[in-house]
Amino acid sequence: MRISELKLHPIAVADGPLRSSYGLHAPYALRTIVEIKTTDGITGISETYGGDRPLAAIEAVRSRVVGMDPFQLAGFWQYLSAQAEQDKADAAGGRSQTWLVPGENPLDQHTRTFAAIEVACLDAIGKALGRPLCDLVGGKVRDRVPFSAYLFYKHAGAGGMGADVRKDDEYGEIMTPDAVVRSCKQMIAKYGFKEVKLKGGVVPPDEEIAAIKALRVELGPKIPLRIDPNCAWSVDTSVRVGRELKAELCDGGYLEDPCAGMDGMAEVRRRLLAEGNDTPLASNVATTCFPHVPEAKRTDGVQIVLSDPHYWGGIRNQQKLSDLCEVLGLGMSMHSNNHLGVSLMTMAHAAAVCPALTYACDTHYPWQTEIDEVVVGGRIKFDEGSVVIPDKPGLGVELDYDQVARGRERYDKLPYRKRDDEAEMQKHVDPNWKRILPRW
Ligand code: GKR
Ligand code: MG
Repeated sequence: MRISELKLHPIAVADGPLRSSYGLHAPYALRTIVEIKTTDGITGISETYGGDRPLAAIEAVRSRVVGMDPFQLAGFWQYLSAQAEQDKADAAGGRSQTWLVPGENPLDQHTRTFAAIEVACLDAIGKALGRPLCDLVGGKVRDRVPFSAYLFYKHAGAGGMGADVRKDDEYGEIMTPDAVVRSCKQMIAKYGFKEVKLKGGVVPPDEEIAAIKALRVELGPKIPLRIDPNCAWSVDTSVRVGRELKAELCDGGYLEDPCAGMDGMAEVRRRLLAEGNDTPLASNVATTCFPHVPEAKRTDGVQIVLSDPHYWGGIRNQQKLSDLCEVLGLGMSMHSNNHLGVSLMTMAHAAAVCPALTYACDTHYPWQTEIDEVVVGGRIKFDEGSVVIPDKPGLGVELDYDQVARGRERYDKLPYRKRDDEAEMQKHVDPNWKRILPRW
């Protein structure tokens, strides 16, 4: 079996005005659907970051991919790893991951590209063999993958532009603790999630503390809570929030990227431990690649590593991360960005094959809608907050080509080709807004 064709489908997916310390989400999130065809007439698919850079990075390996045997992934990894030096050179002098949105860091360009191709190859192999993707890498350690209710502060509205502008979504404006609780109850009622994450770093810390406390009162101690301000707080503020939310976060939850950098995280950890507060710190900013993991252990700056097959380098690297976390005694969870069903199934298979991944994975899926889904049959269903690993070949989903064309049409009309939450904030909320770290 050889890869005879590589197709890239850039698409735009309507997204509501969600807030984070990065700023404001644009009316459309950008994604790329990757499709390979094999000489045996099989199609393999994956979903990855959108916009010009990710597209160009995959285009750059087209001649290596077309003609490749999809089973020969280690050689492709070796080939792409040789580009790591170039990635480092591209990153030199630029802003660190603290400042970049996920999917943008030049340092992990090659791992993102590898993941996009690896997942499509594994999907094709699974379809050729008639086996689910997870079976190709050792099989699943769980049949159902739990996801968390990922709450955001947001303005009223639901994304889309021009004739495609969407009416307000079911969540409306979410800027107060009461609205956070309301949106959480709505999301739990609809999807059955059993863990909750609040994207923080948006309103002053005391308001976010109040929101977490209100969630605990509403949901009780059986629902673990996590908050992620994406580095918006100083070390002092992080320690204060950790102290005030000890009861709420310690119990199966975590404090995610409260401040910037491994050293800052390590200081927060030391100071909380000195107070007898063992709230784990999680990260998808201080730990984004393998060399960061031993560093996380050595400094004790991160106790829970947030994996993500999209930028950690696909399914098999996700498994390597699980092994490493097990060896080092670290916890493992999963990060997300806006995505559709192909990514959701990738995340589900990736989580199903990682024994160390014991927390419910993040997902932005509830913020997207049926109208934009590109998989046949529409939105993937959650069962009591989990995605059940299907007994179907590969990822278990097929592309709906009309929907892909629809996403492409919207993409072609867009004036932007990269995510810029700061610019969106300035356009729609405050012309003087700047991302300041730490803000509080
Ligand atoms: O969607 O605004 C967002 C999130 O802030 C996202 O970009 C983060 O990467 O979900 C992510 C996180 O956990 O940091
Ligand atoms: Mg995070």
